[in-house]
Amino acid sequence: MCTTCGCGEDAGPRYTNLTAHPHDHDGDHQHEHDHQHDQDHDHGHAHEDGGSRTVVLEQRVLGRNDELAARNRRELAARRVVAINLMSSPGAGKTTLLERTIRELGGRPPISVLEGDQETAVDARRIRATGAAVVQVNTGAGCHLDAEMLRRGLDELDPPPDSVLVVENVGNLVCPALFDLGEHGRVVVMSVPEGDDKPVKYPHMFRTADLVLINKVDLLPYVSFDLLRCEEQLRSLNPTAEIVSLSATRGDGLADWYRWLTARVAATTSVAG
Ligand SMILES: Nc1nc2c(ncn2[C@@H]2O[C@H](COP(=O)(O)OP(=O)(O)OP(=O)(O)O)[C@@H](O)[C@H]2O)c(=O)[nH]1
Ligand SMILES: [Mg+2]
Repeated sequence: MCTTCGCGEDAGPRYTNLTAHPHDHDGDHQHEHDHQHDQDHDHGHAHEDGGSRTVVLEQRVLGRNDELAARNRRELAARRVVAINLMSSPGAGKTTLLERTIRELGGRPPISVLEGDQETAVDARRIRATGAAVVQVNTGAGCHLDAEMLRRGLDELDPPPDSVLVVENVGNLVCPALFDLGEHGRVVVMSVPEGDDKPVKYPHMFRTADLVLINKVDLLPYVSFDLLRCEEQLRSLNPTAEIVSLSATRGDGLADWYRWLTARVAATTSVAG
């Protein structure tokens, strides 16, 4: 957990809803309003006392997060919404993949997006340009999204039944791995220019993944990246995760990603009844 990075020590997350609500009758009225979030973010950083208090606070934070995640899971099931947690290091291609996915799937299923970044609504604007509903959450100093943020995003987005909510987590291969959001699928994107050693260096993230996407394979001729070794290391860390190599810009592997997403939606909704 992020006991050394200062995560969460600012005033708390801010939400910007870029979605056109059904009650906005003038057609193109989009509202872009910020909400200061007043959650009690009990996020401990007590380094000075030898670490024991830090551990207790971390356990309390994660325990509370797990309770909220379980509540989110029930709420998502009641709404018949499938949530996918999309995680990667900064710049691996999450938003590029989402833009293309939303456009190519053309509303089948409908996709709404909760965008997480420390600052700006840059990614939310990119998603809005695709026509999808989107809420941006800015975490300030925070380096991950948590279950409370998903709950709040769900309220803001109010996605329709039988739709998908994709959560683009804050770019970070460390802390997002520890926070269950109540999602039905954890997708980790890594990309070729980052190097093939990322799974062994950041094993927690890759161990919790249901699907690993190796993006930017169009760059393989230009960088040193051993795809086979990377896949082997991924399999030894996490034998059950599926692995798909793709290029979000050139289009390689996208059909396999769409197949995984569609299957995950079908499996989740059939369990929910
Ligand atoms: N060559 C190549 N570039 C890509 C590919 N996918 C994304 N990019 C580029 O990588 C850069 C980062 O892409 P984003 O989609 O913004 O990455 P991100 O993971 O959303 O980044 P953060 O939200 O900042 O963490 C952009 O310049 C994209 O055009 C790909 O498949 N191939
Ligand atoms: Mg992004």
